[in-house]
Order: sequence, then structure tokens, then C-alpha cells
Amino acid sequence: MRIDVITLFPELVEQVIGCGVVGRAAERKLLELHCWNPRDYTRDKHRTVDDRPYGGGPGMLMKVQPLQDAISAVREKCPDARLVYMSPQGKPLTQQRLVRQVESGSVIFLCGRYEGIDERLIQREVDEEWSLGDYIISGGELAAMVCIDAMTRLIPGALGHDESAQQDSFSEGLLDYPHYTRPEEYLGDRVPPVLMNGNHRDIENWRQQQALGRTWQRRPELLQRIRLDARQQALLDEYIAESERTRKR
Ligand code: 9D3
Repeated sequence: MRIDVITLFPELVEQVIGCGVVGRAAERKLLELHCWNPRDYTRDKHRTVDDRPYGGGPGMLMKVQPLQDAISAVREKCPDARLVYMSPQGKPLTQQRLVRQVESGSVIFLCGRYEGIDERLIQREVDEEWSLGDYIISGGELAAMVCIDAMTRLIPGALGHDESAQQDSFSEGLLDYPHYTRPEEYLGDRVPPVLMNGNHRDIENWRQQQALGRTWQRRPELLQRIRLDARQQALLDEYIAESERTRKR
């Protein structure tokens, strides 16, 4: 998969291929990352990339001409890619949106800086607008890097064997169960006994129950979206009954 990014901070975005899963995917040519800097398309001596908003007010916008020329240059290289503008006004990012994007192919991320970009440019050039969520960050770069990381994990072959086995497990749509490693006793706290006795069916049941129970406690809205089979419902009922017992004491 090829990903192009239009950004005033290419050296920041390029960091994403510097390590881990994304780094390995890039090394193995599963992912190709290209950055385009609007500053390289300026025509004035000072290489100006910002401009004042009509109507006044605080803050600046990205200057239209360098941005338009950068977009045109990328489009020439990847005419069929979807252009996604990262902005606080976008649809909140979800795993589903990322899956669909990876399935539909190449993408160009446009990273906003300052207060954003001219609305007419959005109308003419942008296919989709995505947000990380309802909080403020300083620009689209970190958001694009989040997307690149999440999308890379969905490229066939990008994850190691162990990582992809985990992804396929029952827990889809649920929060993860709690994990434990050595030592067996840490500051007086013991590892749950079920994990120590080697009965894999008991362990699997316990993990599934923990995943269900923690989702019920922390993110109940996630449970509404999935259908539980009878066994899962029984595990959750038992967890809820147990948590009500311990609450009363
Ligand atoms: C504080 C300035 N704002 C109100 C006057 C608007 C504003 C403009 C530009 C707020 C943030 C930004 C920069 N943010 C992004 O470009 C951005 C973003 C975000 O802030 N939150 C969640 N997702 C994203 S994706 C891009």
C-alpha cells in the first residue's frame, strides 16, 4: 500500500516508519510512505505558507496556492487515491473506517495546520474528513500518523504471527482481559490462580468472562453493538452477579 501525506512537517510524519510494526512494513515494501511539503510549492522569497482569514479574527489559515499546487502534484502521482483531510470537523476515526480504507486502496492524508484550510479547497479536493475525536491537538500530523499506524496493522502480512493470531481471537468488539507476567507474587498481590493451573479451557473461559465483564463496566455502549451467544451471556451474568456481591460487602 502507498500512503502520501501533505504536510508542513514531513520530518515529523516520516518518524512513523522509524520503528516497530510500521518500520518493518516499510522495510519489507508492504508500505510506501511519501511526504509532500506545501512550502516546496511557494513562490515568494519568504516561502510563505500561511495567510489571513477573510472576516478577521485570530489565527491564520494555510495559504491556498502552495497547498493547491502540492495537492495537484500528489494527484498526478496517485490519481485514484482518496484524499482525506485530517481535521477537528471530521468524522471520528473508527476501526471500521480504517478497514474500509485499507480495502479500497491508496490514500492521501492532508494535514491541516493553523486554523485550517479554505472551505472551497475542501469542497473541490477533499473526499473525506476524519478526526481523532473530540479533543484539540495542534495539527493533522499526529492524526495522520495514528491512521498510518492503524492501517499498516491491517495490511496482510504486516503483523508477525503472534500479533495477528491475537487480532483474530474471539475478543473482537470487546475490551481485552487482564494480563499477568512474572513474578507470581508482586508486592503481596498474587496472579489469579486459574492462570497458574494449566487448564486451558478454564483459562479461556476466565479470559472471556473478564473481557465481557470489563467491557460491561467500562464501555457498556460497546456491548450493545455485539450479539452474545448463550455461553457468553452466562459468563457475563456470573460476572455481574459476582461484582454485585462484592459491592455490597
Ligand atoms: C483552538 C483552535 N480552534 C478553535 C478556534 C480550532 C482548531 C483548529 C485547528 C482546533 C484544532 C486545530 C488543529 N487540529 C487538527 O488539525 C486536527 C485534529 C484535532 O485537533 N482533534 C482531533 N482530530 C484532529 S485531526 C486534525
